[in-house]
Amino acid sequence: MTQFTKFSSSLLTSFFFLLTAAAQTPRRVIIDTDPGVDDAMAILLALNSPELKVEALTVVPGNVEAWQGLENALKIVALANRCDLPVAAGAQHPLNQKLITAQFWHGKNGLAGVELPAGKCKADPRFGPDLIIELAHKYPHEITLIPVGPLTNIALAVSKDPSIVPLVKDIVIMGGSVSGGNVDGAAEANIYGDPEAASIVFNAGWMVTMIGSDVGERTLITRKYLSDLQALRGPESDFVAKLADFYLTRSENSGYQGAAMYDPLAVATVIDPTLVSLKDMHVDIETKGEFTSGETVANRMGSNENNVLHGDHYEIEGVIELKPNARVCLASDADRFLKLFIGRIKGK
Ligand SMILES: [Ca+2]
Repeated sequence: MTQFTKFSSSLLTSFFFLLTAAAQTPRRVIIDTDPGVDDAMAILLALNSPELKVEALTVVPGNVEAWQGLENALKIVALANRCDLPVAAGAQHPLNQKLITAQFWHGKNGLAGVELPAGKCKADPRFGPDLIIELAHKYPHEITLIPVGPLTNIALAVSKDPSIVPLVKDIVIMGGSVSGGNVDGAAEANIYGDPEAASIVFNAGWMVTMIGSDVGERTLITRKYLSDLQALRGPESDFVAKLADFYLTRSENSGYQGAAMYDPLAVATVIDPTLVSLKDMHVDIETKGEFTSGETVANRMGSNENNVLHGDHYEIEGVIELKPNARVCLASDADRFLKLFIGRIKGK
């Protein structure tokens, strides 16, 4: 072996060592959540995935009121034997409107009516948005935020300390849609629940990865996957199976073939980005529309027409380029995602 090949082979070894180390270093994430049936599934997916290191859960009102969400989050981490994980309360209501809760879809306690044992884990005393700020500074360029509820807490954090924006490695939200809503014809529930907060977050200066309801609705847990889950018993697996059964029944009664895995898909995107396809777009949040409040208005062309006044009328003079602020999810590999999800939960 020549000196040169020895040198290049040792370089190659170091390179692969670095690659392996990078692959093994889990990503630090904060899940901002309004638990919620699919939130519970998303949290347990994250806690059972070696690719992620969950640094904190912050709780936001949405599917349920803030107090109920906090209680649910604490019970979920207790079930996973993770009382070491900080769970912090956050905002108590949306920025500029009344809270809209969703017990219709999530059951009276937000967790399909399943009563998990209480009292084992205690809430962190810090305010959720402050904890987000603290962790963004403690681990610069390492934290990925995964908000899976209304964006109130994230909006409060970036408004109080905009310096976290370049310090956050990534923000992957469950919210929005580029092809119709799940609340009404236009809006998805998390954005509809606090459009002003969403507007602050989408305009903060980072690239928001947007995992929307339209893709969640093509990423369905079905009876077949539920029986896979039921085949291997365990406390977390049994809990998720009960949630999925309730959620599936609700969805089937509303005419769907399965239940939309909204929040777990956002977590899975951080575990394995190849599960989704993304397109850079400029997204504005409608905060005032008569029929479209809470819509994520996505510009697929990357530009607006430039209308210039000529006497008594306007004339189009080319286009004005728009800077993308979002990586919009357009599709998912649903089958591969569901295999990942079931594989991580079953028997646990
Ligand atoms: Ca949620």
